[in-house]
Order: sequence, then structure tokens, then C-alpha cells
Amino acid sequence: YGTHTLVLLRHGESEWNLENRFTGWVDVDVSEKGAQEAINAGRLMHEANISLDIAFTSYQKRAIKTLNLALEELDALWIPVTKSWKLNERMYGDLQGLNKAETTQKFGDEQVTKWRRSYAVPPPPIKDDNPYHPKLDPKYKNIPKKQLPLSESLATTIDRVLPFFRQTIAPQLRKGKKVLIAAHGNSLRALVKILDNVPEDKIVGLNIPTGVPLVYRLNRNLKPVELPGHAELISGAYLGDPEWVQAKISGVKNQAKAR
Ligand code: DG2
Repeated sequence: YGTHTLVLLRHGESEWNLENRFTGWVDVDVSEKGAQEAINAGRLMHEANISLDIAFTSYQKRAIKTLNLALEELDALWIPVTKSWKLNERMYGDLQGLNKAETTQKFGDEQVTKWRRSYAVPPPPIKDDNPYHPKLDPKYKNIPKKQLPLSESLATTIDRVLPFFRQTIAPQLRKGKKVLIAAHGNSLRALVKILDNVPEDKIVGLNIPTGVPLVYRLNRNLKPVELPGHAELISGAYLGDPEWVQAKISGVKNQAKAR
């Protein structure tokens, strides 16, 4: 297998994953189940003998807490952690706060699938008076106003994730560090798209489950080596029972189905 190890981890279930609401940049916490999922993710990495050297996460507490719980389980709370808004969830614009199933009832399955899973279609931009507007959140006060997104497609999410990966994460991998990235459904879809070069028309089929470590082995050029048991579209492999992982992936996919 490749010489470099990179583990991607979506945070454990959040309060709004539980309530089935579009979350994006709203800084909701992990649910009780989400915290358990995070601990379990640490256990899975421990069982797979993964000894991490360094970690990266977003500015959002659901990812940060997941990282801490997983690292604690690995007895690796000491490793250096870099936080960046560049790893934040995709900004879900004016959909933030809305119930996913109700949004499908209102706008139809096709439109909602485009918003959630297409490559290039952004959700409607967040309105200026929306209480979830990022300009109201002090943690973004140092981001130049021009850079503060009002909505993001997967493509524009990649526009911020990719430079951060190249400039900040890739050099650590090249040094031989084993890297964990604790992030979000769509910022991780962006990373998988980059690593695996998933074609734009296939990206709609990519769903990342909560709390399941996704292990990549990369060659010297940081190209992924296909691992046994890898999932569809990706060359990395999820840790844990394959049926359990598949059920979690389907859960994410079907989340927005009208009830
Ligand atoms: C979810 C992803 O982000 O939603 O913003 O609602 O990973 O932070 O829970 P996360 C959100 P979908 O694109 O899967 O609907």
C-alpha cells in the first residue's frame, strides 16, 4: 500500500442532523448519539492500529468536539491540531435551518437533490437579515467580507478546500505525518472529489456517513492507492462493519425524502 496515511472523519450526528435540518455554517453541537459515534470512531482507529501525528478541523464545534472525543479514545489528545474555516461545512445559504424533508415537499426532489448533491448548483444565497448570517458570527470577524460566502456549491467549496489542502495539509503528508481531518459531509465530499478525481456527473452519488473513519493510503505523489473493501467512487476504505457503513450511507442519501 501507499506510504502516506490520511483519515477523513465526518463529525458524529449533530443536533440538526437529528432534527433533519440544513446546517451549513450554523454552529450546532453534536447530539448525544453523535458524541458516542465520535468515541466509536476513535475506537475503530485504535483497532486499526492507526497512530495519528497531526489533525485538522473546521471552526465548527460539531467537528472540533468529534475530533477531541476520537483523539481522547486514541490517547492522542496531545497531537497538534490546526483549525481553519476552510474546512467548514459548505455554506448552505438560505436553506440553513430548514427541514430537509419539508424542503423536498415544497421544492421537489429534483431541485433539492441539485442543492444537496450537484457539483455546480449553489443553494439560494443567505439573505442579509437572516439570523444565521455569517457576518453575525464573531468567529468569522477576521475573514475579509469579500471572502465570506453567502452560499456555496460543491464546486465553490472545492475552491477554498483545495488550496488549504495543497498549502497546509499536503506538506505534512509529504513529511510522512499520519493525518486526520475531522470535518463535514460536504467539505469532505470536496476532499474526496479532489483525491479521487470523481467525475462531476458521478459526484451526486457520493454520501459521507457520520462518525465513520475513511482511511486513504496515498503514494508519493499523494495519489490514492485503491484499498480492499473500498466503497463506490472512492479508493479509501471505511473502518467498521461494511453493512453498518452502507446503512449509514443510505441514511444520509435518503434524509431529504419527503415524508
Ligand atoms: C450537513 C450536510 O452538514 O447536509 O449542512 O446540513 O456534515 O455538517 O452535518 P454536516 C448540513 P447534506 O448535504 O447531507 O444534506
